Order: sequence, then C-alpha cells, then structure tokens
Amino acid sequence: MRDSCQQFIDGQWRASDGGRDLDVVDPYRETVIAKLPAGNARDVDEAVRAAREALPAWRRLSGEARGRYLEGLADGLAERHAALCQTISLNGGKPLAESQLDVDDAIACYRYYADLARQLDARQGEPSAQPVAGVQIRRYFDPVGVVGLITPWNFPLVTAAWKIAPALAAGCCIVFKPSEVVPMPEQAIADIAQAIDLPRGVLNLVNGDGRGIGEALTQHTGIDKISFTGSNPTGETVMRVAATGIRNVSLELGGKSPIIVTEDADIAQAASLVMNGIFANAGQICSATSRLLVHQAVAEDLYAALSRHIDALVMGDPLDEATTLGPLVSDKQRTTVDRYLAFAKDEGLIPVREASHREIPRQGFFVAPTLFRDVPVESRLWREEIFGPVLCARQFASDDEAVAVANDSDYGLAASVVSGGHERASAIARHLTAGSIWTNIDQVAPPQAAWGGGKKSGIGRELGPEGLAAYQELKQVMAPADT
Ligand code: TXE
Repeated sequence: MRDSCQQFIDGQWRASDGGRDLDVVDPYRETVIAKLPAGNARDVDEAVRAAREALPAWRRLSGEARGRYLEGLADGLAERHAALCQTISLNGGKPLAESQLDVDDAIACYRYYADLARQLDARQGEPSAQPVAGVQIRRYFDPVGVVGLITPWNFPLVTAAWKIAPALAAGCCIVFKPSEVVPMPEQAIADIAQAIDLPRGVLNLVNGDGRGIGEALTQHTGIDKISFTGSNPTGETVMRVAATGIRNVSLELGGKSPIIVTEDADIAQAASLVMNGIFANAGQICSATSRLLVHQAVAEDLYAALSRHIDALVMGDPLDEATTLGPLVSDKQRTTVDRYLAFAKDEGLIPVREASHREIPRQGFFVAPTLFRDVPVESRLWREEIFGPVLCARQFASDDEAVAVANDSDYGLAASVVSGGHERASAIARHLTAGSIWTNIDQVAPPQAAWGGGKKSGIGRELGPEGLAAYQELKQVMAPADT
C-alpha cells in the first residue's frame, strides 16, 4: 500500500496544492489508516488536459498494442495479488475470500478487454451487415474521447476494471476518480500504469470526494463521457450535469433484486443461493437479491434452513480467514442500515432471526444479519435499496404471482430463480424484467456477459462487447459500391 495517495496526472504522482486531507478508515478497527490528500478542481483540469493531449496518439495505436498494455495491467494486479487482498479487506471490511474475488475478477476483466482490443484491428472497416444496392458501407469503431470514470467503494478493483479496461481498449483516455471511502486499492492501478510505461496522460487518477472532485469532473467540458457507478441521487445529478454540452453518460445504479424459490427446488441449494445473494459483502452489492419470494409450500423449510445458515455466519476481523461476514464499509453505511431496521420496527415487520439473537462484535461497523418474513409489498424495506445484510421475504402461490411481485419494483438490475426444473426456471426468467438473471446458479459476473439494468438501475451496459461499445462511436463510411 502507498503511504499516502496523491494525484496521478500525466504519468506522474504529484502532490496537490491546497487540497484537503480525507480520513481513510478501517471499518473493523474503526481507526484512521491513512490520510487521503484529496485533489482539487485544478488537478481535474490538469488531468483532463493531459488526457486530451494523450488522446490523438493513443487512439491511433493499434488494438494489438493497446491490448499489450491491458495485459500489463492484469499482470501487475496478479503480481500484487496478496497485498491487494489485504488492502481491500483492511480498507473495505470485506472478508479475505471476497477480496480475492475482487482482484481475480478485475484481472479477468483486463485480460478479456485485451483480447477485444486485439480483435478490434480486424473489425475496423468491416462491411455493414445491412447491404444497400449501389452503396458500399464500411464500419469503424472510434473511441468516444476523454472519459471521466467515477466508482463506488463496494468492489474497488472490479468496478474500476469494468470501466478502465474497455475504455482503454476502445482508445479512450481516462480521468478516474475512485471512491473516497475505499481509495487505497485503486492507487495500485496508477502504480502499475507507471511501471508498465503506459503512455503519459492515457490514465490519470484524481483522489477526492463527490463534492470536490466528482462534481469538477462531471462539469468539465473537456470530458466527452462520464461513466458512473453509485447511488441513484448521485446518478441523477451526474446525468443532469452531463446534459450541459450534450455529453454521453453510462449509469450503473441501485437494485432491489428478487430471488424466487419454487416448491420443487432443492432446499439446501436454495438456502445456499439465497445466503450468498444477500450476505456476500454484507449485502453491499448492487445486485444483492434482497427480496426473497418463496413458494408457500416450502417457505417454513427454507426459513429454517436460512436460520441455521445465518447462525453459522462468523462475524469478525475481515483479515481473519475464518470470518464470513465483515463489518459494513463505514459508520455512515451502518447508520443507513440501522435506520431501515428502525423502520422495520415501526412497520411491525416480523424477523425470523432477530438482530438481538446474534452477538455483534464490539468493534467494527457491524449490523446483525437479519431476515424478515411476510413483508408487505408496501414496506419501505421491500421497496428500497438497503445495501446491508437485511433480507425481506414473502410467500407466493403461483409462478405468475411470483413474477408479478418480483417485477413490481423501481429497479431492474438482476434476479435469481431457484427451481427443480431448468425449463420452469427459464420460463420464469423469461418474464422477469432484469438485466442479469441467474437460474440455479450463484451470482456469476464473467467479463464476457454484459452487466446493467433498466428502470432506475441505470442506463447502458458494462462488460461483454456491449461494455466496449459504451466507449466507442460508430463511424460509417459510405462510397459507391464499385470503389
Ligand atoms: O454513493 P455515492 P455512497 C448505493 C447504496 C448506498 C448508497 C450511498 O444504496 O447505500 O448508494 O452510497 C461520487 N458528482 N450504492 O454515498 O455518493 C463518490 O465520491 C460526481 C450503490 O457511497 O453515489 C463516489 O466516488 N460524483 C452502488 C461515487 O460517486 C459524486 C455502489 C459513489 O458515491 C458526486 C455504492 C457528485 N455530485 C453505493 N457525489 C452500486 N450501484 O453498486 C458523490 N460522488
């Protein structure tokens, strides 16, 4: 880990003049582990200028060459694997096994887009698949330009990789603002960029919070596109600000994803999938399946199995390999989740596992894992993203009812179906409104498969070929057919 973060601009780490220091906190020990020297609007300005200067050469480079740099970023992360896992767990409160996923998935993402970058060379100038008599149409995939990337704290390396890798593959130059809550792991990306001699200005990193740096970045007219992952209110602000100058946006926002368990499901498998869907990363996942819809015939069996699993969760030091449920990322996030538990009391919700049944570690921003049953669809806990280890359940009598209740949500990011028969699971999935649906499988998010959702879950897709297209402008060159 770097002792102190600075700003990485034009290929160099440099100190900010007049920036503020922000506390970086270990959410388990509740101690300040670093001071983050936040940048200021001047740093953003210089980072944008460096990115604009680097753009002409970077976009002209072959996809093959850009792919080599992306492999270099992946190799750099792989070399730092163990240290990064420690840093992610220390700064973010994730159990070590989950931090490993963050690093592994980020590496896989850089390698995947290295491949797509290489394939891009052969695709430039491809004939259109829609022939027009007498006209030859050739398609080119140009980079969008200079992009501002803003990420949250819940998967620091993965959310960064989902943006940085396709942006570089497409030929864009970057100004990246990591979350101020978990900024330590992301500094490695700039270190690696420097170590592999990524051309100056192609990737710039400016530290700071939303007010200081996020706003300066979204407002900067030298930025052609903003890609943002975070909360809905901030997403709305980003979109509003990007309207000035008609700048492009991609938004990956919240979710309130359902998991449907039918009466023919294997209860042991269902319990495991439900547990992973809501308690991984202490529920701080945009795709967390926080609404359980279980067929009334097997509801009691499933609740009993879930209670046993919840009992077996080990809350403790994220750096201890035995820990399976870490603290929430911050005191602020714990307060948010506690507020929802207070709403639950006011609403008279029935906990299957009472928070008081579990002893919470004395230190750390912990919230006890909680399961509410028979939650009315009007409940705030059923409708709003909580982003904590809180599962709301209700029963259904038919698949049609399950689908209707699942789709009755402001969000449309993800969903899960657990069923005895694959055809039945697929039929239910076919009628759900969500970007990613898992049937009888954990929440896998391979780089090959597009990620994103409709309704208030955002705009656009990350990952897959669509994730690359998000950083490209399609250019069509037309000529007489005989040329
Ligand atoms: O998000 P913010 P927070 C949801 C989740 C959580 C809630 C709040 O429900 O409880 O959001 O989390 C930057 N202009 N998600 O407060 O504020 C900020 O510095 C530009 C879901 O952490 O949206 C950080 O880098 N940028 C989500 C990033 O936006 C601004 C993951 C996210 O912060 C800005 C995280 C501004 N005006 C939280 N204000 C998911 N989709 O997975 C802040 N930022």
